[in-house]
Amino acid sequence: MNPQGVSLFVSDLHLSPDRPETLSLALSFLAGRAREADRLYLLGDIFDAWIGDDDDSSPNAEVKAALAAVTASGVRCHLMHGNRDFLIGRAFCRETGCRLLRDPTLARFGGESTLLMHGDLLCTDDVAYQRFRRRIRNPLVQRLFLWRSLAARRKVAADYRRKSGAATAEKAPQIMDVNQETVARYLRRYGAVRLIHGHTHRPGDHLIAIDGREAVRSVLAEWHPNQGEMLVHEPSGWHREPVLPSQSHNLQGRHREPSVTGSSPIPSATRSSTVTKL
Ligand SMILES: [Mn+2]
Repeated sequence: MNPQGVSLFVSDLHLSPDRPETLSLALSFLAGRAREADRLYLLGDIFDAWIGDDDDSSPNAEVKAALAAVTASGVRCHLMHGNRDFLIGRAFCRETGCRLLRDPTLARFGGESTLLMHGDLLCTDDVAYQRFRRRIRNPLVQRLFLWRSLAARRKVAADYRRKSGAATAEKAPQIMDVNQETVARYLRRYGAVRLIHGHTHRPGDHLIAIDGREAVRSVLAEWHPNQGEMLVHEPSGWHREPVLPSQSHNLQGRHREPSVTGSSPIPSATRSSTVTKL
């Protein structure tokens, strides 16, 4: 893959019926700023839960329609599974025009080999989670789950959310972050000088020295009710851009293009400040 033009990267919107403000921010983004791009990369956990492509309850149907409109406008949409919406399947892609990306996927932006990931594969200090991940990503386990009724799947998902919330609250914060050795291993294996991922909800741009050359790890931000964020690649380079609700949105009751105020540039792999040596 060697994309040209403007590419936008977002992850961790965690859209759900409980987050109407974040949903309206996302719909405004998809109706506005996203349409100015050539490519949109959705790097996982766009939905807080996904129990099958046949579940058209809110906000699934609205978001699918919005994504279909984005692809119909000529933007290429690429979607990667997160740890919460990994059951997004072929029907979703058919309905929205999104293409599913494997985790990890290697692409080139501005001539740089860039590795795209959701991020959970990098959190190898969380041994219990990695074991759980291997189990639930088993295709047979997934097929057995999808064969059950929607009502039964909803119940399983609700039980899982309760248990996962309790388990996460008990884990030490460093266990929930990426393991630096694992990051280096992926960058080496793919020969990448840039890694873009979400999942950890710790947005930032980290310079890493690997075998004498520098790489950048850009972590995407989690979206909140009043602010989202995207990473942007243009021919001139990389920057971050906030996604903000438009002020007149609530008064007019329709989706408008979100206003954009300010953006922050990202270090290039050749400019160094604080560098982690690996
Ligand atoms: Mn995640």
